[in-house]
Amino acid sequence: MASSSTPPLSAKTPGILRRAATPAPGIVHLGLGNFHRAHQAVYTDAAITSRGGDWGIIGVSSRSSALPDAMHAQDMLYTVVEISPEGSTFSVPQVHTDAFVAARNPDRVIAAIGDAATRIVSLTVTENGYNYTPATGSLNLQDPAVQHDLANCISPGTPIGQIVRGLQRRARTHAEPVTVLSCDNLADNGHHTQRLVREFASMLPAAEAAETLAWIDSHVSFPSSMVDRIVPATTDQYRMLVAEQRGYADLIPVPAEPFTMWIVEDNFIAGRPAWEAGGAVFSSDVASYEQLKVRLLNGTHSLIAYLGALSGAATIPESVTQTHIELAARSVLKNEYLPSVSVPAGVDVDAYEEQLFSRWRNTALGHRTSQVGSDGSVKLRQRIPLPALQMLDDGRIPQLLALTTAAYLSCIAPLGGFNPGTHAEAMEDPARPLLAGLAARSRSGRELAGMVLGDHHLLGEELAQRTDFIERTGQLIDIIHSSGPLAAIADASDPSPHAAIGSTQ
Ligand code: CS2
Repeated sequence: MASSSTPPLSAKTPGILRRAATPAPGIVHLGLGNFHRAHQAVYTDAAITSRGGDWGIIGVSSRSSALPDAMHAQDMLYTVVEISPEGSTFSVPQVHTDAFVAARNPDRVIAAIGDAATRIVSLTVTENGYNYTPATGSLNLQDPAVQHDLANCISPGTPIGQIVRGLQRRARTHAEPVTVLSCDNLADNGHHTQRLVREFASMLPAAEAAETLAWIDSHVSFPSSMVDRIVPATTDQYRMLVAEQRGYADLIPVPAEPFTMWIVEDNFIAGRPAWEAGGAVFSSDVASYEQLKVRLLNGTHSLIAYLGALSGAATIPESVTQTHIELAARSVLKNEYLPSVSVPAGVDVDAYEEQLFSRWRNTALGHRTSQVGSDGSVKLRQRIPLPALQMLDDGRIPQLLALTTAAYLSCIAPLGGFNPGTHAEAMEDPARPLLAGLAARSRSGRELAGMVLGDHHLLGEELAQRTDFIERTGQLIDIIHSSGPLAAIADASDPSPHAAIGSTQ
């Protein structure tokens, strides 16, 4: 840690400010976390440096006050630490104008979104933050937080509720248009967000619903965007590094890999920063980039995380450098994810694959398997069903997608007597209580897979009908439980004894 004599980071830190003043706010960001601070904030900083504009960011965190408090204590500054085996580089974005906690200041969120000066409301609230049902893609009306927000117009707690209430404030007070920009790993995230916002609005009392929907349809745009940068959790290691190498104490540095990418649909109804100055690419083909990334990167990442955790690997590099896991990862990427993707023009898939493996092998980053493995119930729904269904329709069992599912369930919902290890136990998942309850009632992996995928539609309604996929997932759970992840990888890589399963559908 920094010693007590290390001065705290602040606007007075010598040489830290690159601009006389942070511009006035034009963006309200929901989900003030590490990813936002190492991604959109960095692009916004470059845009303001190069072209100016009132694009300061008001950062809103949903419940925790740790980041807003530290941001205020440090005059809204923090360090992005770019980590690679060759060394580290440091930068301090100067874009945030304010930061606060939504749960403590619900009206402030509505006021910020409703403010005429706000021209973009952006989100990094994770796949889990949209309060929707992964199986159907619709707003989860059983969720008490959604019910609360529909009934209560002054203290919304869900991002979708906050956005709709903020948009209603705009409609009533000045009617200036605004863009809602999702930066989460969801296929077609612009339409996804628009659909949920409209669904929420349509559940309001009839006259209010009609008015709100009409206003949203004519005053709000919802571009899609594909975001990419590996950003692990902050640890004392990074605080120490900053203190040693920069000479100030930063409570909230953000570690990030050197690689960064942002592909954005250029559909901003009220203007936008010149994010291209930071390397963002504006494209009409975001959907292909999103598919490529959510499947090849995120999908393969899940397999590496779950098999790694089950093999005792604390980090992604420790996992992917085990030969059998690397082979499984290459195979799922090439043979099961890639055929389902329409590769964007100009992308060289072989080079993309090699780049992914070298990013995953970045040992200096220490990206934890438990971090990537968290929220699998929401993430896998985005990653697995479409490629799996496509292969099943072609008469082939997606062995490694079934293995990813089996490894996930073995981590989160182990059957009695099986210990998945500390890294699996550290994974958080909103479905953990449900899945653990189902595991407690199952006598085998087959039963568990039947209940989770078949009865509870964890991977959607269509895959719930595919008994061949469910059966294979169940077998692989049983192999993981009886003989370990290595045996399951071998079995999934050479599945000939199970060929008959393909004919059960
Ligand atoms: C990861 C992502 O946690 C996960 O599921 O796959 O956070 C991944 O690191 C980022 O999407 C990289 O851009």
